Amino acid sequence: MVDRSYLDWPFFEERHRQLARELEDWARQQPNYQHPVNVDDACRELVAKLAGAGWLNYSAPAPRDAADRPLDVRSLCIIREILARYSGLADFAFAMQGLGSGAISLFGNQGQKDDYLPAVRSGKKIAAFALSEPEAGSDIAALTTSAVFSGADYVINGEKTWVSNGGIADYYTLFVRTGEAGAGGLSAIIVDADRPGLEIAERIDVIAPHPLARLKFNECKVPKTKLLGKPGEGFKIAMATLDVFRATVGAAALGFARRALDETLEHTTRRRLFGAPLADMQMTQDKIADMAVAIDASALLIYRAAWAKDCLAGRATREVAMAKLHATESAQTVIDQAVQLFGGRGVTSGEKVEELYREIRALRIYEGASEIQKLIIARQTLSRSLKGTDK
Ligand code: COS
Repeated sequence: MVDRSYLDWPFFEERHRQLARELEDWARQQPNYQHPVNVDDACRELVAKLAGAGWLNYSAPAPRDAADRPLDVRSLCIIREILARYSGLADFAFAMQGLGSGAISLFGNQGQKDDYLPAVRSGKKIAAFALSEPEAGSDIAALTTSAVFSGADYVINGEKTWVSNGGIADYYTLFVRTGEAGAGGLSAIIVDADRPGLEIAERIDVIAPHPLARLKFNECKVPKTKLLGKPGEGFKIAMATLDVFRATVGAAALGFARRALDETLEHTTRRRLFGAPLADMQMTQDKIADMAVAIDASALLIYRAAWAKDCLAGRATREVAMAKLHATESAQTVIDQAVQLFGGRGVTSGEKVEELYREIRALRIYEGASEIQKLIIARQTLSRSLKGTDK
């Protein structure tokens, strides 16, 4: 029985509770997609299934009216948490449709929204977000892929790497340099995957398999109508998009951690050691207590950040960074404790906790490594103290 009592916290509305119930029922019936024969095909299938069931309406929503916020972060977090609890690949497929279209939802003009968002919602287009470069992962202001305006087109040259959905995406939200050095010289542009001059240079294999690639751009021409916002707004577009999706990375980590605790409770109450269930041993209870506290603390930070993003004015950058940092770091510890309590089974291929152990690792790195989240939190905390405000 899944404990959903945290959905009674004041961060949520009835629509969130209903979403959680409906998604839980759906997710429970889906296959796990652990070790798929072909990860690209599995992702395509998952995107189609998520679209068919209506869950992608949350990653690229159609606003109900002009006052509607483009993305409801609490819904995105609930969905990632529940999907991750059942299948890392399902969570990945959902998350990338959102991250790859988020900048269009937040900053696109009506034509761009019409061209891409309905296709992302219906699963007809697979989306990707291409920010990192071989020499610029954390220091985004140093990226060098260039887009030079010529005639009616931008001409793009350079390289992107660690691009999730690279190789299967129908388009990339790409961050390029159009102006001076530093953060102020960046722009965001939509590049369709079939543009001449865009090449998948290399597919990258990782410990929790999902589509990932290095892209090369060689004199790749993209019409100027594909520019998101204004030239020079790229850094802010990237950061504002990450302010939404970093909280959801924390939510996915929370889903993995909850599953690790579920598995641990099941295992330690059945497994007998020295004539008694493993769960009766105080050292086991010590770990279970630590896991339970870590999970509740993550949930509080994540849903506080999501609520702040949805309901308060301003950026919520600090709350989001705290949520991602704590949830991903503590999920790693929770899962490690689960593996320890499983003993030899814990490191056996095919065991759920072994899968979780591989799944969690990248979340402490992508969309801003833990060290970057600490920088953000420290800067924000210092600037608040200098301004003499606690708000
Ligand atoms: N929302 C909107 N604007 C933001 C913002 C945010 N969350 N964060 C920063 N900005 C703005 C700043 O206000 C500043 O604007 P002004 O020049 O008008 O004041 C500008 O962007 C530059 O900000 P800052 O000086 O803080 O940038 P830095 O180069 O020092 O970089 C970090 C800040 C390190 C936090 C940033 O580069 C970062 O998040 N890096 C990690 C990137 C990442 O996630 N990589 C993984 C790739 S995605 S898988």
